[in-house]
Amino acid sequence: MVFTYEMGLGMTVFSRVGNQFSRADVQLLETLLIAEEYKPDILAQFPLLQSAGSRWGRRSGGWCLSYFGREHQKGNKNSEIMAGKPKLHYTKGRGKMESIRWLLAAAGVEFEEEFIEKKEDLEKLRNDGSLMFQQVPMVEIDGMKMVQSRAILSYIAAKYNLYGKDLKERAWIDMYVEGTTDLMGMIMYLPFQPADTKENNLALIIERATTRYFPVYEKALKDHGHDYLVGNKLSWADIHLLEAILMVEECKPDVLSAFPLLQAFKGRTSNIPTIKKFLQPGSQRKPPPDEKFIANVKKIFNM
Ligand SMILES: N[C@@H](CCC(=O)N[C@@H](CS)C(=O)NCC(=O)O)C(=O)O
Repeated sequence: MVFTYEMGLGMTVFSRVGNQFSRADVQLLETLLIAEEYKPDILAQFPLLQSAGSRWGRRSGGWCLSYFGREHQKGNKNSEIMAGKPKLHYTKGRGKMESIRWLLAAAGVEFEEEFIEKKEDLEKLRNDGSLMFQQVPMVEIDGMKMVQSRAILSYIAAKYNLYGKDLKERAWIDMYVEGTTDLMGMIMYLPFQPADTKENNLALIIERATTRYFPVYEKALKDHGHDYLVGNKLSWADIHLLEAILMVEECKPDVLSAFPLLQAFKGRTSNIPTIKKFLQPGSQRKPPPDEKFIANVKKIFNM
């Protein structure tokens, strides 16, 4: 992983992150210092990362992280103009890609999918240098090979005007989205947990949904009396919440019984034409994982 950042600093083209000090740099420095606390010589093979700290002061010497590569950089001008459909690389299941599928579908954006069906498919992407951190989801969009689900989602939300009108709306959307992400994360990892803990974990999910998460969204809708969570307009937060509601209902169909505004919200948002289409059979929405699928995922990712 450290290698990835070393490569970023070695690049001479900085148009993506900009040759300017950013949050990515602050977080990288913090990570390097923590790693050094565990292993003081961890940067021995990474000269650019070693000198990055001193460059920080100047805020100009290429303190930049970019993985889009020179070839991609060259292609950028054209790819912005000729941008085709985004191409999603992941397994044929929900996992960390499903929210990306939801967001694109809700935004009315058509997308293609290339499925990772076996270990070799993942290895190929890694060997091609397509995966910044050797992980998927990866989405080819606007000439970039984007990884990190959160970064991909923010990009899509901003691009398709689903990310609020100002910084404060964006902050609210981020908070709501992080809440639903935490809730959906609990459900996502359920099939990977030992059989004897599943029942307890399922009970915990329902408890968290009904006492920690859903009350927040119910109250938000009640307090401002609008149809949507933020800014009286459909945003990423709403799309994410609907996805989470449907996931929790798969665990417990009457989970919304004490949440009348969320019930109405579900009805309203499910009827937005793009979302309605995505909810119909035959769409690119993926079903909950079955045992066979989980076994294959474990093989692909060495779990
Ligand atoms: N923070 C990353 C995590 C991605 C992740 O954990 N991906 C898994 C598949 S869902 C993976 O590629 N695992 C292989 C590995 O970590 O080597 C994100 O949100 O995209």
